[in-house]
Amino acid sequence: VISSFDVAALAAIVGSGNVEHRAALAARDPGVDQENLGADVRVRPADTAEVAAVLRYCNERGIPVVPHGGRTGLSGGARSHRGGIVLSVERLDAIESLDPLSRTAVVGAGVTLARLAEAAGAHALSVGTDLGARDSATLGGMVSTNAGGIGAFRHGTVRERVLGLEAVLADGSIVSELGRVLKRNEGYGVERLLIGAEGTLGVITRVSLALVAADGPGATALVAVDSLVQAVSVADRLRRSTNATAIELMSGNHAAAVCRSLGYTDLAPMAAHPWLLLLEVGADDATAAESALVGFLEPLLEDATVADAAIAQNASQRDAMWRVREDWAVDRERPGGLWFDVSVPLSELSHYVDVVQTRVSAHDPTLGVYIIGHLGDGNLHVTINAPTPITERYATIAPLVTEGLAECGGSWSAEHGIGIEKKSTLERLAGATKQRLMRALKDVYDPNGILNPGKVVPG
Ligand code: LAC
Ligand code: ZN
Repeated sequence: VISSFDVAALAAIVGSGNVEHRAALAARDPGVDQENLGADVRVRPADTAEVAAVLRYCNERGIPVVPHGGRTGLSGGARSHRGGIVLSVERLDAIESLDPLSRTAVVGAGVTLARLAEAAGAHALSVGTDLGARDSATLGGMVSTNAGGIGAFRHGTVRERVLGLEAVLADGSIVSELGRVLKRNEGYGVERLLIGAEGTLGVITRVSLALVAADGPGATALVAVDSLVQAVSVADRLRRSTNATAIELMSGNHAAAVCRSLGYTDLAPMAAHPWLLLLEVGADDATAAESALVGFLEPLLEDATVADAAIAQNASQRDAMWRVREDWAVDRERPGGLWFDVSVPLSELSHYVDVVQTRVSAHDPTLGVYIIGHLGDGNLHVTINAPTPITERYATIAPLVTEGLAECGGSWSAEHGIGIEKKSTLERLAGATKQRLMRALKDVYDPNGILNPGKVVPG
C-alpha cells in the first residue's frame, strides 16, 4: 500500500484535485476489465513534464505505474493492484496540430479516436483507423497496443499510421521524436519500440499521425454465404472492383445469438447461413455508393456465390447490421467463455477454421465455437464457450486455436495486445532469442521494472 507520504508527493506534482483515492476509484467505471482500477491511487498529470516528474518519483520509490488511456483494452494490460498507481493520460487531450496539406495530426495521448476523427473529417481527412471503442479509446492507448480495427486492410494497423511520438521513460527522461514526415531514418527507431509495448517501456505522451483522405458517403450490406471459401472470394472481388471500406465477418451462430438477444427478426433468416459478411463501400455520394454495392452483389447472387443479401436503406438498418457484428450477445448467453485474437493469411483462412472446429469438437463436443472478425485482413476473434464457464480451461483450450498459426504465416496475437492474458502464450510460442531480447530491452528502458509490471514481458 502506498504511504500517505507518497500520495502527498504525487499531489505536489499533479495537484491534489488530480489524485483520486480508492473510494473515488471504486465509484468509477473500470472499463472493460474489472481489475483496471485496483491501484491505491490514480493520478492525472497535465503535461509531459508532470508525467516525467511522476515517473521519476515512482522510479526512485519503486512504485508500480500502470498507464491508462480509455480502459477499452481486452487483454488485461490495464489491470492495476494495491501498492501501485494508475497514471491516466486523459488530461493530455489537446489536438495540437492538424495540417491538411501534409495530412498529419499531432495529438496528446489522451485524445479519443472519435474526437480526432471528427477534427480530421472537417478537412475531408480520416485517421485511417476505426474501431468499435472509438468514443473511449485514446490515441496513446491505441499506439501502445498497436490497435487494428476495421480499416487495417487498407491503411495498416496503428503502427503504420504513426510518424513519430514523444514518451517518458521510467526514470523520467523524455524521448521526443515527433517528426511529421514519412521518410525519416535517423538511427535506431528507439521510440518506435513503444508502439505495441503496452506501457511496459515508457508512457507515450504525444503522437504524430499520418492521416488519409476521408471516404465519401457509404453504403452497407449484410451478406450471407455458405462457406468461408466463398466469403474470402467475395472479399477479394469487392476489393478489386469497389472502394471497399469495411469487410467484416460473423459466423452464423454469432449472428443468430445477436438476433435472438436484440429481437432482430428481419435479419434472423440470414443468420441461419454459416457465415455472414458486413460490407461497406464508399463513393462520391450515397446513391453512387449504393449502386456500386448493388452492381457488385447482383452477379454474385445470380451465380450463387452469395446466398442472400440486404442493403441498409437508412441509418437504423445500418446500425442494426453493425450490431449484428459488434454486439456481445454470445458472452451474455454463455458467460465465462474464452476468446482468442488471431490473424490468418486469407488463402489459409478457410482451412484454418475447419481445423480449429474439428480440433475443438474432438476435444469436447459440448464446446461452442463462434467467430467474428475483420475479414479484409484475416483477423479473427474466436470465442469458445460452453453452457457453464470454462475460464480455468485456458491452458488446454488455447493450443487448439494457436496450433499451426505460425506455420501458415498467421499470428496468435493480432490486435488486442498481450497484456496479461496472452503472456503465457507468448512464453510458450515466442522464440528463445526474442524472449531474451524482450527482457534485455525492458531492462534498458525500465531497469527497476516499475512500468506495467507483470505484463507482456516473458518471465
Ligand atoms: C472487435 C474488437 C473487439 O473486433 O476487436 O469487435
Ligand atoms: Zn477486432
